Amino acid sequence: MKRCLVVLFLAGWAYASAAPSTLIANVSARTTVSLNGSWRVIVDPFENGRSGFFRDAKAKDKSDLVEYSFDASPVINVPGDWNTQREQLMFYEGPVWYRRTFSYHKREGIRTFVYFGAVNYKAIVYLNGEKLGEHEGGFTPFNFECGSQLREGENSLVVEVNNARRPDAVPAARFDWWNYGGITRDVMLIEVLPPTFIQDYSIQLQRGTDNVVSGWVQLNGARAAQTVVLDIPELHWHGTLDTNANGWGKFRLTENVDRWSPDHPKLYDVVFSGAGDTVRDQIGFRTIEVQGSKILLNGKPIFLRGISMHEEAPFREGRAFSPEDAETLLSWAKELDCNFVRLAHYPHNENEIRLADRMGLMVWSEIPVYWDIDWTNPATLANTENQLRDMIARDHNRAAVILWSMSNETPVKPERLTFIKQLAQDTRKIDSTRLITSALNHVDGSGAEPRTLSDPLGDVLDVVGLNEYLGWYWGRPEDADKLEWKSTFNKPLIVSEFGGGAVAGRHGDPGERWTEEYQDKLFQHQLAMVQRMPNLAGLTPWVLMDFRSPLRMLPGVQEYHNRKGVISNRGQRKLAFFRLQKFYAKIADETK
Ligand code: GCB
Repeated sequence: MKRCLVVLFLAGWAYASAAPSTLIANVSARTTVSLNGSWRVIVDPFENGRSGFFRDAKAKDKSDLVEYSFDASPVINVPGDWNTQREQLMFYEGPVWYRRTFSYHKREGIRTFVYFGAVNYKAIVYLNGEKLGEHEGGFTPFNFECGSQLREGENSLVVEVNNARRPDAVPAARFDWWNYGGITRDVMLIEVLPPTFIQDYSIQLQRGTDNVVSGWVQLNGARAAQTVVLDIPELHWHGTLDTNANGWGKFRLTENVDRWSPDHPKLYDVVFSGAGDTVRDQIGFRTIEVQGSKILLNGKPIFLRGISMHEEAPFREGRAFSPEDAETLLSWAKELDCNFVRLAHYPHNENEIRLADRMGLMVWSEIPVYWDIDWTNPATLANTENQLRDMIARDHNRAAVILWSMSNETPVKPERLTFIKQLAQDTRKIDSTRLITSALNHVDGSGAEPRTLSDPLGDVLDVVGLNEYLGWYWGRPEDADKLEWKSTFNKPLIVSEFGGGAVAGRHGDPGERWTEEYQDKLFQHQLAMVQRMPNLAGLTPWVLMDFRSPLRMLPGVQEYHNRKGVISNRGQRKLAFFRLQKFYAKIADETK
């Protein structure tokens, strides 16, 4: 059946302070040349290489003085952090120069971009000695057009990567995870055939409906005003829309769709074609809303049975990046009977999000506005807005993502409120199909008094997250039996963290710290307590797996690991794992 889309025009991108994203969406559906593999690296603590390493120079003859050589330098694998690839670099924070050569055959009319899934923290990218651009933020993708810098035949791509912590960066100088440096996710060349191509698109089920699918398309290139075709073969949808002079066009269609949910993670093949370009995707349609203290998925209340997790590799340590890492981590969440994961504390790699879409795991995705940052610095705000924008740009078509989190455990002060309010406002402008949250940890009350959640940031959010460590950083696990909680917000509450450390395999009295029994007991009392909390809509205990942290030094116990995992980094399930699993199985049963 051929149908016409209702086409509307808008003036262009509706972004707040941040410039529009230049990110090419859905890179796995494009024509790409992988630049993963062995890269030559020069560790450069004094930034000596700024004088010219980007030229990748070679000595012309035996008398020529060139005091560096990529060709003679060791290699590091990309994707991957440098810390776990070379022992000397485990604690290294600073500049490292990366170089990859590749041979390329240029073809008429093809536009070529170099794409990085993530580089922690700052990247300055040079192609054949010329700067293509720079990027800040360790967990979001970026791409630069290669243009005339790209040569026929041999090419040298050099990246100065710097993971030095800075007080004005996001995150700032102090955080509870390993500061893995390097080109930590895939690198590729993206080739687009037509000079004007489909850069990005959005297609989502509109809130408050079960049959209105709406979205937009963004073209990139000189011939911006075009006709774009949208096909959803399974629904027999075939329609067209026209883009405006900015390459942007909006559409809306009415069709009964089989909706995505954790029990039924249905994805449709969707094809956009226009201007000679074609992009295919798999898209789930669902709505996520709030009604009073309830979260509604597809119009029905849902309890989020979740777990928090870091992007840390199971078994081998280091940054997780591969589809296999994602498979292991998310399968563990499934084994716990989760329908939800909190991807803390920064945007995780796309493999995880795509797999969550297919597995039926709802996702909380977060930017690294963590603890205290430089709230009054305009450059810090601009950087944060870029990270937020690019997190959303990469994943805004994934049904799994239901919550954008603005921050974690930030201190209650006016400048922080102004800053995060701006982020929430930006997010609502960019994406009207998801909810906004933050993990808060400020509560009023002490001793045996009830604890009241009244952080003014709660007013800004759709869903309030609460991190509390009763039984670990304060009080004893059994104090949870008597403690009452209040909230000044009539909004859904997710207990976004609770937990305690245990060394896998260490057994003893439930009163003894670091034993599995202590952690299990803490979970026992916590799980009973959280059920008495007002507005409880879900939980994501801390944390799925033990992870590396420079703040956790206790010899014989932590050895630079946060041990609050319910699974060890060697895959051993601790007692608390089974307690949580049982709890979730019961809830799943009751809410069927
Ligand atoms: C928190 C933080 C998390 C830490 C955790 C802990 O409140 O949000 O990043 O790792 O506590 O283990 O103390």
